[in-house]
Amino acid sequence: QGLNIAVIGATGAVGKQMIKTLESRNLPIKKLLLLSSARSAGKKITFKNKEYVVQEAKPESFEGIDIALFSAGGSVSKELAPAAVERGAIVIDNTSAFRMAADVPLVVPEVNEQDLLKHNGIIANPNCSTIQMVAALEPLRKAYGISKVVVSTYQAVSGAGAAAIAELKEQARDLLEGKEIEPKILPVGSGENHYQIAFNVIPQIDKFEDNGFTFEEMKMINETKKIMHMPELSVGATCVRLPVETGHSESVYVEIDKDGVSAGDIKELLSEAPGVVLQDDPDNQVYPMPATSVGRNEVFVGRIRKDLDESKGFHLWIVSDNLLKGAAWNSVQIAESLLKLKLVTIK
Ligand code: 11C
Repeated sequence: QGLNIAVIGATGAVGKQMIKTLESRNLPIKKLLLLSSARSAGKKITFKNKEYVVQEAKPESFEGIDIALFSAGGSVSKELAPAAVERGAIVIDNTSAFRMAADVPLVVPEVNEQDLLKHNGIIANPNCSTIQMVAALEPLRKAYGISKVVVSTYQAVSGAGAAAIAELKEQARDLLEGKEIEPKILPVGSGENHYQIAFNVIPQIDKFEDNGFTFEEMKMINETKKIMHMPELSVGATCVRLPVETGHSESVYVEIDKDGVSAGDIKELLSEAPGVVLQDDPDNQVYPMPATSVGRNEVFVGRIRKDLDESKGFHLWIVSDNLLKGAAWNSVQIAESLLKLKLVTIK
């Protein structure tokens, strides 16, 4: 007895974390199917001491699958997610392909788990930088209401995939050895220009839109409003890539609706919030950092300060493992929520 689960994109940076996350949780799994592009098919992956051969993802692959975890890029999701749904699977899609579709719930379980009740086969997992921010902001919205969010991100290269991780390491090594480098991946693989990421900072994640914001920034803006059910929320974002392997950081300014709230009140609220760990002790230099957050499922919050001019304004520093809460763990958590809400049945 158990669920038949497929992982699509099993050999990618997120896919590997999905498999590890499934291994560490108690979802009852009857059959695990590891799928990829034709290029990666044939690779071997061990899951719970058993070796699995990765197979090429095709529409027929989804016969008998209960839950399909997609993380192989938007074009693969667009092509194969409907085929999976037609065959009775519930798709949890980690790409941006369906996130803004009106009939697709965009879910962070700590924030809007109940949106799963309205799914039509496809459930979208939000962008990593959005997930960690809304997980930390939701307790403030619930307690006080929020009206404005301004975020600057400090994002790790693993958000851009395994090739970007390799590029950072290779560049760092080459530069330290005094060698020439030839950037090929970042900021955008398919873009015209590529820039040094080792010992540098790139203020571009994904392509530019006509309004001057990047697609990553627009994801943070639009997804936040959708997940929090607040189309009227004012959100501004600047997304920046750093030479960090894993763990996105964010400096967030938020305005709440209530007067008379102190930084201490916010700290108390966040210390009890689901999925959030408060790391805020400036006297002892305690605050979240990517290096101490990597490998963890939670969202870490610290550096909480009240703005010096705006009585309803607060500053927060939010860090999380972009491959876990930002991707693999949030997806598996959605699968666990489906089970909890009896939206999937164990046969
Ligand atoms: C990055 N946030 O760090 C992106 C990666 O829409 O799921 C996640 C892309 C997405 O580059």
